[in-house]
Amino acid sequence: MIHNVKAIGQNFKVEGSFHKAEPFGSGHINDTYRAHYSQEDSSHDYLHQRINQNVFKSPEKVMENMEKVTAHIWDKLRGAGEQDPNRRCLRLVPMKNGQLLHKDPDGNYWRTMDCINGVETFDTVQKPEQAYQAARAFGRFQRLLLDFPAEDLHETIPDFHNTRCRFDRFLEVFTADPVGRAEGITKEFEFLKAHEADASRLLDLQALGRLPLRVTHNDTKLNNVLFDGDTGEGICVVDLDTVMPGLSLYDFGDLVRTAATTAAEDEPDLSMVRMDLSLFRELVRGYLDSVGGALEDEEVDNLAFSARLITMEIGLRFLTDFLEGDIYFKIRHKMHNLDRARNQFQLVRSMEAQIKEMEAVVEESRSCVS
Ligand code: GN1
Ligand code: MG
Repeated sequence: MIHNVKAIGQNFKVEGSFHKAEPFGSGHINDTYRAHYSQEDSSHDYLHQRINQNVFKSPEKVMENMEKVTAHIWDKLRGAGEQDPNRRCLRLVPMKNGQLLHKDPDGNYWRTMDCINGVETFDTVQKPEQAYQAARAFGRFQRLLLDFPAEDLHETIPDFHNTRCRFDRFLEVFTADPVGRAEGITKEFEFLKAHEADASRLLDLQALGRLPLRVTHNDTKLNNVLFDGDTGEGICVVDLDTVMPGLSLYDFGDLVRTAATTAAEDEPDLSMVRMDLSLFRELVRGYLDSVGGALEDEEVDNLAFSARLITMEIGLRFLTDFLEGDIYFKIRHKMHNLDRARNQFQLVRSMEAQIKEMEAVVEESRSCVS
């Protein structure tokens, strides 16, 4: 453990005394520790998390967004008669001085959250029901935020899902080639150039007023859903760092990218990487069951397309980071970002090969939406 988690925890209003902590989760950006505290006859777990300031330039703004969004969700759950909203909504733990962020002597920013017990997370789907549950959880999250005023949120990472901007950035880095890796990615470059027209499709629809700006999660990976360990229900959506105004389609698409794939995001054996149509069906069903009634026709029309768009976008981001010398995403080996990019492009190809079937699944399911 490279951080003094015990000392960090002491600044927060935690119950009990520190017992132990271990690294937690599989995120590529922040550092998270699960810490165990105990007192006479009870114990309590908390998550202490270091916010990556290379990615989030204003941690205070991230926290303001998170505080507002969680308060809104919590109140709505309570208002709807939910017995235990603390299990269905992340809870921030303030510091002893009432602030939410602790700055450690090295200048790192830390926050603390209550740990929800009796839950599981998954990097890939183990059974179809999980896909349905994950989509329902993100759909519910979207629904609970339908009346949240988007202008109350900071844009913590500007143009986060502006695929056109991401594409331009990639082209710039490819040309500058700061660490001499461009030569090795000719095939990937050609793949992207052949897909360039896709980059602005949703942005153009938005500019024409045909897709609404909503409050969205923007990082709807399968492993950002907590599943109840007993019932398997997707009970809570976590990782609220990038909650910002955005397009619902990027959220749905990112869920397909991570929950309808047959392999982990960094699986180097591309023969293992495929989009599973039956998992896609579960995702469409779960999403439309929970938020379908509130979606515009044009949003539903683009559900299948959104999956291949965001998968290309995330692949493009991994590849850009590879070309920049791995300065953004955490990596475990030298070729990690390139492996991830190739994996994502393979997944795009698999989606393209099944796009008609995906569209048909959406049509089947949309007729069931009330
Ligand atoms: C990052 O750290 P994590 O796993 O929550 C990234 C997402 C990417 C994802 C790819 C702030 O999310 O945008 O989709 O990796 N988060 C940020 O796995 O850039
Ligand atoms: Mg994240």
